[in-house]
This record gives sequence, C-alpha cells and structure tokens, in this order.
Amino acid sequence: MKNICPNIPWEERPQGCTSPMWRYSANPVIPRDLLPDSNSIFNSAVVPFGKGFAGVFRVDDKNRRMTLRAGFSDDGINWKINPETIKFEGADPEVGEWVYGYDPRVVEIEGRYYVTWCNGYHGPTIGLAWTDDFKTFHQLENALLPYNRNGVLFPRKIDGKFVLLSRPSDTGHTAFGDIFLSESKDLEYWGHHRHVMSPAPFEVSAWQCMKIGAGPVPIETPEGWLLFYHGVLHSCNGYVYAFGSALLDLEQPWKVIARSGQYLISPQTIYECAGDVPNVTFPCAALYDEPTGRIAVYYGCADTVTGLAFGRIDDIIRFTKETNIL
Ligand code: BMA
Repeated sequence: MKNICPNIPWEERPQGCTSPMWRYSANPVIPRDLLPDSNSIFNSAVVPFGKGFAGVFRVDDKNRRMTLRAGFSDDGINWKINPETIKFEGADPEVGEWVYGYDPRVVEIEGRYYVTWCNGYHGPTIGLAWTDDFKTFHQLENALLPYNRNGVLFPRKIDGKFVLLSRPSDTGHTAFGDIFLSESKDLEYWGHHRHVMSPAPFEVSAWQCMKIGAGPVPIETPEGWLLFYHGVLHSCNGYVYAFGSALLDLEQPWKVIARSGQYLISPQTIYECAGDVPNVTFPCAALYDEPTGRIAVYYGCADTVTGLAFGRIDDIIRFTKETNIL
C-alpha cells in the first residue's frame, strides 16, 4: 500500500452536508501574509515527508513576482514556509535561468520527490526538478515545448515509462485547453502524446466548458486513476474556476472511464470569491490515507490564499460515476 498517511489533516463531514467534499472549518489553511514579503500563497503542492509533510508553495511576493518556496509542517495545517525562494541547481543555463515559476505539483516516484511547475521559458512551459530533502532541488530539462501549463506526473511508471499530464496553452490567460498525456523513459525526452479530455459542452456541464487542466497527482484505485481537475466557465463577469473528478484507465490512462458532470468544489465562500482573482478554486495537491479512505485536497482560493477540503475516496468515486457525462 503506497498511500499511508495516518496524520492526514482531517475533519469529519459536517452534520447536514450531503456533498462528497467539504471545506476545512478554519479555512484558509494558509493565509496570504504568512511571510513578510508574501502578497499571496496559493496553488501549492504538499506531500507526506518524514513524520510530517513538505511542500512547494506558490508565493507571489509584494513586487508581484511569482516565486516558489519550500515549506514544512508537522500536521499539514501549520506551515513553515521558507523566506528564500527555491534555487534550482544543475540545469543547462539556457533552461535554468529563472524567469518565473508557478502552480507547482509534487510527486514521490520510487523514493524521490519530483516537482513540476509552470516555468517561464519564452512563455510558460513545464519545468521539472527532483529533490530528496526539499533543500536542494536539481533541475532537469523542461518537459515540453512552450506554451504549456498544468504539468502533473503520475506517481509510478506505467508500462515502464514516466507519464505526464499537461495542458497546451498560449502566452496569456488562455481561453481554451484540453488535457493531454505524454510518456518518457528518462524524464527528458517525451512522446507518445495522447489526448485525454476536452472541455465539456456548455449545455452538459458549464463549469468545465471553456478549459480544463489536471490538478493534484492522480490517485491509484482499483477502479482507475482518480484525477481531480479544474474546469473554467467564462461568465459575463470573467473566468470561474471550479474542480471535479475523473477516473482514468489504470494501464492506458489517456482513456477516461468516467467524468463528473457536477463540480466537487466551486467558488462559494468569501475567501474563494474575493481576492486578487475572484472566483477561483484551483487544486494542486491531494493527500490520501488508503487504510481509512480519507482524502485532503489543497486548493488555491481566489489566487490569494490556500484552502483545504476533505472527502472519502469511495464517496468521490461514486460521485464521479453517478454524475458521469461520458
Ligand atoms: C490560470 C493560472 C492559475 C490561476 C488561474 C486564475 O491561468 O494562472 O495560476 O490560479 O489562472 O487566475
């Protein structure tokens, strides 16, 4: 069993709550001003590490530069985030020159932690690095060509290859976006590109009708890979980011088994609806305790703070199948 996380942050389902996921009662779990120079801390990734947790955090500073910082926590709730930005080491200078980085994901594969993020290189693309200790980060080649975002690695090789989800985009606030999958034997050369999912028709599921992108690292279950993903509605008042769930085939994960027509979480609370970018819920990490079936999702709220939502794997899988739009 890979996912054992007995100290997962957790609250039981509140009385009267009928939805498959519910919010942490003390949200936002990470405030915007945790660091003296932070304008906002959101769209961030955490994993179990040692006896507690570690993470890579999107910290936009008061110059409004997008930076990545490492952080540590004993309980997944109270975080110490480094004041220094991560200095990625070892990359070819052409790629290693820092421009910007945002929306990190972290995954453990065969005992090593890999970070993917949206990396500035003549536009956004998928940056890739590994660490053993969240102190030294070794940067690899960018996985894909610009323009691309939302690079998410699977937590194990499939058919002997690393597998990456991504969302080809453009240089701006992209008004389109499908999820694709790529494979690599060595984490440097990527190919065997496959289409996974397009936005849904507006009449079928409007919260995901303009663009979609992978969220946290997929979770392996007997029923398929459980993928949380964000979807965007273009309203008369701008973009609205919600998230739902899909089940992907275990061996051919570009094949979608089911996909939720309803969202799991959409911007509804004040910290999700008000902030630097209103109406955004953007998940980048999920903790999973397989023995108890508990899941905790970290998601960015209004591009300002970080929220936590809880659910049980069986409920989320049932919801994905019951609201399936395929
Ligand atoms: C996307 C990304 C996210 C952000 C979202 C809403 O394109 O830039 O980082 O949360 O827009 O602004």
